[in-house]
Amino acid sequence: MSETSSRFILERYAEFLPVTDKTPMVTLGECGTPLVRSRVLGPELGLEALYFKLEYTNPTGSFKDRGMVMAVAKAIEAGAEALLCASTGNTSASAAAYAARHGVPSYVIVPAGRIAMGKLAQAVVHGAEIVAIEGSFDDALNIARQLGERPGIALVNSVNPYRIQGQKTGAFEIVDDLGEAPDLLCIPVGNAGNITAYWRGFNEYRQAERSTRLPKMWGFQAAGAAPLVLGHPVANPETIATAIRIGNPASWDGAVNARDESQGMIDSVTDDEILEAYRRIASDEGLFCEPASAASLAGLIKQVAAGQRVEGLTAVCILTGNGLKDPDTALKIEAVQHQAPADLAAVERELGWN
Ligand code: AN7
Repeated sequence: MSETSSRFILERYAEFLPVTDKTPMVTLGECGTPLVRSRVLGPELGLEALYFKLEYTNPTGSFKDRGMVMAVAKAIEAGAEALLCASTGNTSASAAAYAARHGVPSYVIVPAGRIAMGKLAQAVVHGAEIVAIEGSFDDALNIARQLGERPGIALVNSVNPYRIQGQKTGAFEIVDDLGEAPDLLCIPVGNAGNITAYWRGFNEYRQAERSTRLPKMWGFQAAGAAPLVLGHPVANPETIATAIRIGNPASWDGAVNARDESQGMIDSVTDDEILEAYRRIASDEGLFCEPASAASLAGLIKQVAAGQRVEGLTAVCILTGNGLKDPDTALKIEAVQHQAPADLAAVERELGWN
């Protein structure tokens, strides 16, 4: 296998994916994301090992590229002329990039004022046609599902089964890197496609005898947008983690199934817990993810504090999106900042180094 093919899931995992000789083999260099061992937080929590899977190193800065490369290839294979999605931001960034790569137009529907600046910038620069609606992501997805009925239009939200197929490869890579499935897989949950996909991936890999066991799936929603925890849809979801500000997840059954079959859990974390985890991942580990991604660690911290026994266990937290997408949240953290004239002595004085 060549170096480049390791960053192209349709080649690397072709035997597990619906790739045919008619599937356009177009890539932006997705997958092969690093699994980085925690320096501070793993030992602090008493885990045998804690790893972060840096899904934010995918080409558009989120895990969505794994599913999108597959969904878009299959859409083009089937003759689609344009791509369409609803999004809290990352799906639209990814869809817009793959549309550009394939040379087809893209249309994205987003909740007005509720998508992080970097993600909007991506949709803009890749030339997507953007409709900001006065409503939630759930409203946007409702509309997109209906528009997706039109001939020639491919809906590339995770209701498209090829998205789940592509995203399951994240689980394959974890097993490839660790040589076995971890004990715990901690993952943020919004529309619930990713937890569904990871569970499928771990199962398929065990079936193929690439691993001998399955992890417990620990999914975490934001407290103001936690329909799976409450057991009913949330009409007005609210959270600082706009990526997972979703009140009625499309893959509801997949998430519940992953939770129950793995004897895992889906719990909620408050915005304060998310922001604290977000800050610690950055300041203690040198990793910059977006707030929604930090829900994975926030949930793990919460569970350990509540008495869950994790001694001797290996856990993986999925860091789903890049911190640079949402600089507004980062800049709310208090930083030590000084102003000084362009003068050595003045800078030394400011720093207290003289
Ligand atoms: C960084 O882009 O739903 O549970 O429209 O961007 O599979 O939905 C994004 C979701 C976690 C939740 N982390 O994953 C969208 C969108 C980040 C995300 C999730 C999202 P799912």
